[in-house]
Amino acid sequence: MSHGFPASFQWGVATSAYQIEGAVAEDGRTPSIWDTFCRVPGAIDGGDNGDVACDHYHRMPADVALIKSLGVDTYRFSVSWPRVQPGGRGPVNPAGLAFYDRLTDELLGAGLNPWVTLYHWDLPQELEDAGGWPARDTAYRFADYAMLVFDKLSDRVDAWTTLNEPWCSAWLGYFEGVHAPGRRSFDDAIAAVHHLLLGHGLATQRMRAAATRDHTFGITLNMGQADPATDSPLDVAAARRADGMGTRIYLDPLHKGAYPADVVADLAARGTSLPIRDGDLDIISTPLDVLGVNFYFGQDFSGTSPAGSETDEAGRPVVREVPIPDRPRTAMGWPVTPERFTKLLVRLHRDYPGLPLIVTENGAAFDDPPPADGTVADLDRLDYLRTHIAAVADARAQGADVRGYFAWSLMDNFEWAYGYAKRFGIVHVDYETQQRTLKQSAQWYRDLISRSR
Ligand code: IFM
Repeated sequence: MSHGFPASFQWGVATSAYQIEGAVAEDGRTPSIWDTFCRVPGAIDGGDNGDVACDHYHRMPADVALIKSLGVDTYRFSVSWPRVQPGGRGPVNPAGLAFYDRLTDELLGAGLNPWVTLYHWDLPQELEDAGGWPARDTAYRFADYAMLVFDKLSDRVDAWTTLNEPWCSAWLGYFEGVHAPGRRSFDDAIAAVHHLLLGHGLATQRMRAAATRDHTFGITLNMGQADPATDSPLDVAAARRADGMGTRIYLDPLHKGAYPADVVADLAARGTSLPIRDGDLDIISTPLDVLGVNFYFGQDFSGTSPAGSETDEAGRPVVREVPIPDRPRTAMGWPVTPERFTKLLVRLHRDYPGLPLIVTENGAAFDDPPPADGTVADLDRLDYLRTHIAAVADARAQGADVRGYFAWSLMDNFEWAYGYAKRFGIVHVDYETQQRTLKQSAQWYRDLISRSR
């Protein structure tokens, strides 16, 4: 199966700093909100934390050799803000930045393209103490930090993603409280949305102004493709609301320079608003070269409660995710919906024209069998990757401008609130010995890439 992907199609694997690096107190790194959150009793399954994780900080050259063995073009990794700029403000920490300098050189030496994500959720704790993303100043701090990394690596790194999944930072971190920093305030989450986007825009403008060569600047959003469970007007309205808060509240200001009117009205009905100041939307809509798409599963929404009510206890319209019938589920409980992936990619191409797409994450956690005979027979994950890569091919055949696909994840790692219990890797990690073992999905992916060339 090569599906006719062109030779220019970028194949990759992805990780993030806190999920794999460990070494949380080395070379001057200070705590991030995740170091703090992991100490909150009950916050993380099994009481796990990222102190050691995959010990990538100490095993980086061997991990780069592992990536090379997969035959991918690109390695997407994130930079740890508190490693590079302890406390989130002030001068660079040369010892922390040196790690990413070495990683970049190691990748280039192995013939791999480095793809940098500047923020994958590890806000320096001091900035959270000063207000976190709901505070406007954090956007400016982020742009300063971005420039520290850009100044050092931009002579060798072409591809720059500002934020990974700002929905998770804002919604899970400040409203649902299940991710760091664990706040539960709707108003804080909405302020965080705007300041994350502002930080993205400020950083992109400054990096673009400083660029001395042809870089690719983008942002990565997680999108679930919200659909109505039925054709009923209530379900259609629920899906519109979910799509508004999950996708369009980010993409419209980024691409069209305005928040969607229906979302603004929904927020007003809830007594809140986005803290927009003059000029913000011009900054946020600084042109993007690429949109990173993270897709895991589609969602159906109903506008009624299980008891048939149209409003919740606070009198607000019901927006209730309901199971998509007859779907296998991953170990996360997420339904397997490759056709929704195609639908999302085609829709993004249609609604946000002229924006090249890269799948910066796609993958699945399953309860794999233990390693045997030098591999792991992770056939569920192999099937997930096979059907989702086919879904990308279908989207391309329908005109979507999808230029690459990065599997999440290179290796099993710290899955945030789920700790190490959920394994997304195409490479198995034995956390006792730190031994890496290629799963069958990795072997299949390697063969697919080689056939597609
Ligand atoms: O592990 C995460 C990653 O950090 C962000 N995107 C979703 C993945 C799976 O939950």
